[in-house]
Amino acid sequence: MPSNEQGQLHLIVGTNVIMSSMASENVPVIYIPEELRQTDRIQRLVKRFEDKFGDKPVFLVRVPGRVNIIGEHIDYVGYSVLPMALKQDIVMAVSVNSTGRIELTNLDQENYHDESIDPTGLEFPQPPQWYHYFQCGYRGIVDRFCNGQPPLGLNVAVHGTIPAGSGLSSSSAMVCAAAFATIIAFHQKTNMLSIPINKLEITQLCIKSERYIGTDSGGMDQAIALLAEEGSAKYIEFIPELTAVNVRLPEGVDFYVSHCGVSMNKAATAHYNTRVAETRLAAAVIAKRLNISGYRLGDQLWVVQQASAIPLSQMGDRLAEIFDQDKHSYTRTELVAILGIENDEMERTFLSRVSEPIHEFRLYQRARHAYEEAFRVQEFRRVCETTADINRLGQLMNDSHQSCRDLYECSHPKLDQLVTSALSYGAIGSRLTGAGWGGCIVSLVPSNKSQTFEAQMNKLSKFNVRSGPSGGGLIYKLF
Ligand code: ADP
Ligand code: NG1
Repeated sequence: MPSNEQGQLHLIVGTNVIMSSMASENVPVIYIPEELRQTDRIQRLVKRFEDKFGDKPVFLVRVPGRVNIIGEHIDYVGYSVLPMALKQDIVMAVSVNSTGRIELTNLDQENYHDESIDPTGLEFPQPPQWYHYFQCGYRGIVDRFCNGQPPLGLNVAVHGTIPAGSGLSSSSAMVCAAAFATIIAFHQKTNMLSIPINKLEITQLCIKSERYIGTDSGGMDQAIALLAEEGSAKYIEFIPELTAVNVRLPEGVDFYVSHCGVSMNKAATAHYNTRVAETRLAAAVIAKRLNISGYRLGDQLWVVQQASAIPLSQMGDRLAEIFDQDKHSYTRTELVAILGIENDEMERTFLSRVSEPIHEFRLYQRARHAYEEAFRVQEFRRVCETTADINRLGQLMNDSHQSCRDLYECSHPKLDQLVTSALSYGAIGSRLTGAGWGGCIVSLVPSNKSQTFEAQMNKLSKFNVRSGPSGGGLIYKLF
């Protein structure tokens, strides 16, 4: 198999498998299977590309959305999560152009207008537009691989089936697909055959580059989108390094993803970054109160738990004494005094990415959710790998939802209602999935109840799908 001394990948066109080498670590590139090429969706996408650009696309990239089974809002505090990739995805038909501009068109013309972008001065104003997510992936690749090269012009036609703003990670699918599109087109243009296309590296790059959009996200979405393997959920760890281990889900159950009817664009609101800031401040207070040496301002909750040597399972209970037990929330003035820092340090380290003032800091509640949720993820994985007791798994999911609702306050009345309905229609466990404040729930349903469950939930939810674990992002060569 062709690879250079560093184990990096070479692009070889003309054989059946175009790219291969250290297969599990590299981005797969294969000739498009005929049955996929013939689907109505791909035909429409290719036609759109041809009508718009007067040329044929050379590559097709596909990146899936994901459903997080358990482990909400803990990737950015350093703890592991347990998602699986969905069938729903973003596909892009791609070729390089000679205009030096990024030309984007979308099959969904109603929501996403065509865009022509000058790649020399990419900007990311608020609120984000759809093409800004493309720019994130593009910029990540160009900054990393194309040092000093003239700007790379691309023609791209996009189509997505992941409901947007719904906690299923359509944004990261866009960013990762854009990164793939850019790297592939760069190959095509330069004819260089030695750009490293290592999955882990691209994943890390996408995690960082999605932050251009303004959200301080943790990395779960890009990791599952690119590292997923068909048939398995993944236990994704971020510390000490990014790893994704297969978790086999129990037999005899189905996972359903159902939309509550309310959508939420993360990057256009302050909710998400407010939570990130609160968890960092919670870590600072814990470090102060426990006198943790080596703590650096801005460290994650994971860091202080590790340094405190308090087991994760006990951390939630210990918090009551660390945060003055009856204290519902803190003001900014109180926090500055507790931490012994200046106001501008507070601003710089914790609040600079939060677009609205925070009046009440509910640090105890946020930290309690994070530590207990992190423990639930470990439990969930352990049960999957040992007893496969589905009632216990359901209980963990239900506890997770309650915690998101009451402690993390990232639910929505429509999500709560849908969870209640799901449980009444036969789900053993049900919870919001993704960032929350709207979007989808995920429910664990015994297979013998699936038919009734599906029929009942169809009446309540416009997007209600049974979801088996799908594979991660890949690249198809079209011709
Ligand atoms: P999610 O939970 O789906 O990741 P976000 O609010 O973070 O939600 O991101 C959703 C945004 O991603 C949309 O507002 C849009 O800008 C972009 N997006 C999602 N799907 C598509 C698509 N099919 N085509 C173009 N842009 C899309
Ligand atoms: P959504 O909004 O569901 O794509 C977001 C974050 C994740 C994670 C979850 C909450 C992005 C790209 N993703 O996911 O990293 O923190 O919220 O668990 O912001």
